[in-house]
Amino acid sequence: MAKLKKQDSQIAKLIDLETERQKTSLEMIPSENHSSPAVREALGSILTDKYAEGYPGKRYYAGLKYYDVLEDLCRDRAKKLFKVPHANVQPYSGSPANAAVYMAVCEPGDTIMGLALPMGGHLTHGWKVNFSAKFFKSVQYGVDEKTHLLNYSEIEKLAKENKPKLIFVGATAYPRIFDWKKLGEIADSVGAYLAADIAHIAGLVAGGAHPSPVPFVHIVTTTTHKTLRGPRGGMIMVTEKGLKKDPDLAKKIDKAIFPGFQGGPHMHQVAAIAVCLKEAGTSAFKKYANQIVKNAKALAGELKKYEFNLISGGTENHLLLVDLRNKYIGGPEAQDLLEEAGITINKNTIPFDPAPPFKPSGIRMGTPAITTRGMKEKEMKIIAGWINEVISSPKNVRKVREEIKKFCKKFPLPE
Ligand code: DSN
Repeated sequence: MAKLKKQDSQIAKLIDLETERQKTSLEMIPSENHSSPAVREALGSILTDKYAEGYPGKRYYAGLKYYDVLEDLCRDRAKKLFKVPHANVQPYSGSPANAAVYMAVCEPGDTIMGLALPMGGHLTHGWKVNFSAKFFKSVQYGVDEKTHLLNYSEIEKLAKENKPKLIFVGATAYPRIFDWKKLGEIADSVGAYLAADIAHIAGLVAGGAHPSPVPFVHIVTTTTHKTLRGPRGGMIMVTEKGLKKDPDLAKKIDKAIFPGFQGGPHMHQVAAIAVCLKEAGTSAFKKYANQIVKNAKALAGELKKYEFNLISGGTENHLLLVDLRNKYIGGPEAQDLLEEAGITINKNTIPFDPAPPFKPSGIRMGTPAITTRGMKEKEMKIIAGWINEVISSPKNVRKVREEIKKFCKKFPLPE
C-alpha cells in the first residue's frame, strides 16, 4: 500500500489496523471469510473505472471489448460450477439479487413466502420491515419448536392456503441441511416459483459438502463472499427446471437486474467473482468445503461437552447457533466478551426467542474463515475451550486474548 500510505495516511492506517486485528483474532462470524490475494488483486484493479451497462454483446458504452470476454468467462464458470444453464453475475450483492428475483416473477401485491427472520431467515425473504413485505403480501414460515428443523408441514399447509407466486428458501442462521426435494414438491403442488437463496452455503454446495438445490428449484441466488470465499457480490442462476417452467425466465432475470433494478455492473467485482469461481472449482476447494463442515461438527461436539445448548442439537453445515439461556449471559454480552478475547462471533436471535431482537438470547458462530487459515478438528477443541472460559468468567478474557494472539501466528491469513 505504498502509494496509499503516501497519499492518504489516515485510510492506510485504518487498513493496517484492521489487517492486524484479523491476523491476531479468530473470525468466526459464519457469513465471513478471508478471500485470496488473487481475488483482492482483481477487485482492486483498474476495472473499477469503467461503466458497462448492458450485457456481453449488448452494451450502452464504448471501450468494453475486454469486459465482454470477462463477463462471459465469469458466467461460464458459474454455470459449470453450479451446473446451471444460465447465470447473471451482475448483482451488487445478495439483497439486490433477491430483489431482482421478485421483480422478475412477481407483480407488486402478489403473495410470496419465506422463512421468518427470527427463525433464521433473511430480511429479503419477506420480513416486515423489508421491501419484500412492503411491496408483496408476505407469508412467513418458521422452524419446528422442538426439533428446530424447517417446519415442512407448516410450509406445505401455508403454501396450499395462500397459493404464493414465489417461495424463497434459504437462511442466515439455520445449522441443518435443506430438504430441497420436499421443498420442490411443495412449490410444484401450488405452481409457485421456488428460489433457493444459498448465500450462506454456496461454497459448501460448490464443494459437494451440502446437497445442491439445482435439480429441485427454479432459481438460485447467492452472495459470493461467504463460504464461496470471493469478493462481496451476488449472482442469480436459473436452472433447467426453471427454464422448463418458464422458457423466458433467464431473460426476465437479466432484465430485472438491468435495467430493472441496477445500473452499471461493478466489473472489478465481476472479475473478482470470476477468480473465486475458478478457485472454487479446484480439488483443494472441495477439501476446504468439507473441512468447514468437519470443523463445525467438531466445534459443536466440544461445546456440548461444556453444556452449551445448540439449536437443533448440533450442525450439518458451517454454522452453530447457541442458546445461552442456561449460561445466564445474553447474546450481546457474550459477543462483547468474546470480541475482547479475540473471537469474533455475533449475537443472534434464537427460534422462539423470548428476548427482543437487539438483545437476543443467542450467539451465531461458524468455521469458514478459520478453516481458510488451515485450522482443523484439533484446533476446534482448543477454541471451544476458550469460548467456555470466556463465557464462564470475564476474568479469563485477558489470559485467553494472549493465548489467541500466540495461536494465530501459526495460522496466517491467505497471502
Ligand atoms: N448479513 C448476512 C449474514 O450475516 O448472515 C446475511 O445477508
